[in-house]
Amino acid sequence: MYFMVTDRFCDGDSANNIPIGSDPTLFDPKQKDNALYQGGDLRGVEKALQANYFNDLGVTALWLTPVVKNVWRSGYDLGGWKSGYHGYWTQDWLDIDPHLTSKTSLAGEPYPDNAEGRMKHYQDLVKLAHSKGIKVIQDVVLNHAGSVFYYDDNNDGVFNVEKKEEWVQPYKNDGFHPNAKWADIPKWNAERTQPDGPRELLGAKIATKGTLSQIESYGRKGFSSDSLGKTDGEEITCDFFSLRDIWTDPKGEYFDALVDEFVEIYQFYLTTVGVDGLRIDTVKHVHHEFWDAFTERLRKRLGSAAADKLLFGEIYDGNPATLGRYTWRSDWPKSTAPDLDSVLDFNFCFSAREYLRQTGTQFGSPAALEKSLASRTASDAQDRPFYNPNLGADGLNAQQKIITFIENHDGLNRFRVAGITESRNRLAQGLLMTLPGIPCLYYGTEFSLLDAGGKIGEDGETGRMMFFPHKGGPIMKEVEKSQTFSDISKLAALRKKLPVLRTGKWIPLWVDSASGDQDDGVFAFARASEDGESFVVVVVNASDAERTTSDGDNQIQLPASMKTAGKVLRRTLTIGQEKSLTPADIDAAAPLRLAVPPSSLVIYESFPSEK
Ligand SMILES: [Ca+2]
Ligand SMILES: [Ca+2]
Ligand SMILES: [Ca+2]
Repeated sequence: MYFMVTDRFCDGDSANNIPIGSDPTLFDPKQKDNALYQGGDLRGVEKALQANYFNDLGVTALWLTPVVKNVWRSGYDLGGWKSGYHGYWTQDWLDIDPHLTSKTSLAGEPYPDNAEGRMKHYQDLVKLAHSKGIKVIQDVVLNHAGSVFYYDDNNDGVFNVEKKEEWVQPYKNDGFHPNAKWADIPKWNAERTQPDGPRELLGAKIATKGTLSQIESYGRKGFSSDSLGKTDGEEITCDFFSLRDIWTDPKGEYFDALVDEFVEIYQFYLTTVGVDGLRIDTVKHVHHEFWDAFTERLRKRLGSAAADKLLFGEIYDGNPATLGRYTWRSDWPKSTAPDLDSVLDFNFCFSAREYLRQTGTQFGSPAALEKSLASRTASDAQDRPFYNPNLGADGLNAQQKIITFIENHDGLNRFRVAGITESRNRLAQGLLMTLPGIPCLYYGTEFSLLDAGGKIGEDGETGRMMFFPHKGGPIMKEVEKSQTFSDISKLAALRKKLPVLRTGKWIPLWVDSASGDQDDGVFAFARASEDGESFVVVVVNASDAERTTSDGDNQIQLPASMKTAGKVLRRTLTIGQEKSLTPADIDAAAPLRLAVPPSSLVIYESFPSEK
């Protein structure tokens, strides 16, 4: 999977950078100001698709930041004044943001200048991706809308945008703030949420009832600075900074209507537009019962098509028990059916960073990473596996479909910040592409794009920079020739060729030098088929010295579950230094002393020995 902040990928059409009637100061033509629109759009993605950029990299799915029409400016979010370039501030769930769409199709056919035309453009992008064998994941927010209403703190009937109190009110324990009023600032598209009734788009009738356009569908409880970090329920019912919380309480008067409204909206995107899955934002800030009802009714509505649609969520938490909870329905053990198909594995991200993301040539212990992978199949105190092992409609379970990543925009910097070398970034991508899960790349990492403003230990949003700027940046052809792009494409090709790299069992082999308490930076593991007949061994050396997976007599012996008799291991791919340090064929049944060059990852593939 390849994830991009669409506004920051490629500006394929400069005509949409300042939509008609919008505040022109929200666009930065220099493409530098992180708080403003920088021009990236659907046409930029289409041009990359057309040039086979993603195919060359080996990507089989794209995840784009939310494409729906947003509130374009907010006065109070993390860090103050900002634009809605990222797409997470919905104003209309059934319109595509005009910053993203073009007046004509890639072939030059005019689109109608309205919601129908914008939706048609989005559908055309999805069709183009499909024609290239690439799926499209739609990023969706059901927890909140943008700043579509304000709290009239001074009760003058006017949205006093300079007053913080009109954007954010303190959290109210009992009831709702009574002074919420729809905003009406057209140049920021800060207006009553839509749809307010049924819509007809792309020939489909969408029977929305306008529930999202009623102020009673929102919580209006305000936000306090500690709201989001709480676990007492306040994190579920508060606003998300100045973003307006949707009232997802199962006891709420509009619960069923809200669930049905979202089912109606997303069945349209999943069937008529044809997207292949949903990445669901801010999952832990929504009542769990809401996800039960939404996933159940949506799958029912989709019928047999549901088997091909992936629903995965963002739960910003490093605890596998917290992450995996959302792959179960909230009424476990009564029901063991899957809830969300899968989640983004923050635990993996944090532990991979602990191992490989240290200043200079330093490295951390891979032990946390090994523990993280073991946690995939572990259980909680009530004996429930963290991740639901029951098969979804596609015949795969949550453990197999977990989305692994080492970087994205979720309040994280890029993996490669100042002090992190390009070769370390390539090593991290190598790990991502060889460990279990669905690996998700962050746009720009295929060029080891440097997040110069990011610091280790100080996560933020500095990594959301323009990848293909108008001036002074890389161009796609140049990126395709880079070492990182080449490495990732080779890894992707090997994953495609070897099923064990996608669905094989993970078997830990080596994390530490047994001689001392100092880790030597080596991490080794195997991926093996169920029957043990085919397997690969992967060895990572994060240090800047040559290492082996042995310490005196202590060497790796592959477990009996792997059928090693009559097999040899042969080096099949190296990320890092190509220098071969081991003999061409290694007896897989013998104790393994695998040498690995400095700052490198080596993949050994099993073959029958030629007698
Ligand atoms: Ca543009
Ligand atoms: Ca006011
Ligand atoms: Ca909420």
